[in-house]
Amino acid sequence: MSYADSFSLKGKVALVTGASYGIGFALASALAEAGATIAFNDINEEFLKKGVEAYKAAGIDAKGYICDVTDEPGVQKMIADIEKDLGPVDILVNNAGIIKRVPMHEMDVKDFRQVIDIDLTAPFILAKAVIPGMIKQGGGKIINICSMMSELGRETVSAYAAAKGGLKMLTRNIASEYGALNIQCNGIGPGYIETPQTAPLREPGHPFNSFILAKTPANRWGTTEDLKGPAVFLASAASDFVNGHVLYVDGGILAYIGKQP
Ligand code: NAP
Ligand code: GCO
Repeated sequence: MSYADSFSLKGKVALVTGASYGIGFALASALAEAGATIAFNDINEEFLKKGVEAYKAAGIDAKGYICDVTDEPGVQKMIADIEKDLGPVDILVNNAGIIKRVPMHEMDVKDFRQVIDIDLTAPFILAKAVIPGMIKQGGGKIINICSMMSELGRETVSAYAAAKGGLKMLTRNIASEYGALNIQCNGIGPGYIETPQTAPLREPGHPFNSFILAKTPANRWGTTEDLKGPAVFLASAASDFVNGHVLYVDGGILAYIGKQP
C-alpha cells in the first residue's frame, strides 16, 4: 500500500460520539474527508438535528443517533442500528465528554460520579460494544479523546482529571488486550481548544486566557482544525503499528515550563 493510500479511510464506517458540534464534529468531518462513512450520536434531539444539518452543509451525509453514552443497552442498540444501516463499525472515536469545575471539597459526589460515568465508563461501554464486530472484521481502530488532564492536575477539575487519567490507562489496556487481534487503541490529548467546553475560560479578561498563552509555546489556543490530521492518522492504516499511545496535540504545553512573567 502506498504511503499516501495508507491515510485513506475509504470503505470504513466511523462512529464519533458526541459529535453534533465541537471537537467531535471536526474529527468526524476530517474522517469523512478521508473517505469514511460517518455515524454520530448526541443525547439531545435538537442538537442532533442541528448536527445532521451542519454535516449536510459541509457536504457530509452523516447519520445521527440519539444515544446517552452511559446507557449500555442504548449503546448496544445504537451499534446494532449502525451495523444495519451502514455496516460494522471500523473506527470508534470516544469523544463525548463533560467537565464540572468545582473545588473538590465542595463537589457533590453525584457530580463526581457523573463526570466519571460520561468521560471514563462510557468509553468502556462503547469499546466493549464495538470490539466483537472489529474482531469479526479482522481489526479496527479505537481513539479515546484524552486531555492535558490525563497528565496534569489543576484546581477545580478533580473528577475530570481522574476520568481522563483513567481514560489514558483504559487506552493502554485495550491496546494491550486486543493488539494481537489487529485492534489499535490510541488517544488524542488535545491542549486548550476553542470550543463551547472552554468558552467560560476564554471570557474577556478571564485570567485563564493569559495563563494558557504563557503555558503554550505556540502562544495560542488550539482550534478543532489542529486535531483533524492527528485523527485521520490514528484512524488509518498509517498508524497500524502505533498502539497504546496518547498523541498530545497541545502546541507544546506538556513540554514547556511556561513563559517567564
Ligand atoms: P463540548 O463542546 O462540550 O461537546 C461535548 C459533546 O459531548 C456534546 O456534543 C455533548 O452533547 C456530548 N455529550 C455529553 N454527554 C453526553 C452523553 N451522556 N451522551 C452522549 N453525548 C454526550 O466538548 P468539546 O470541547 O468538543 O470536547 C469534546 C471532547 O474533547 C471531550 O471528551 C473533552 O473532554 C475533550 N477535550 C476537550 C478539550 C477542549 O479544550 N475543548 C481539550 C481536551 C479534551 P450535548 O451537547 O447534547 O450535551
Ligand atoms: C480546564 C479545561 C481543560 C480542557 C482540556 C485540556 O478547565 O482545565 O476545560 O480541561 O478542556 O481538557 O486538555
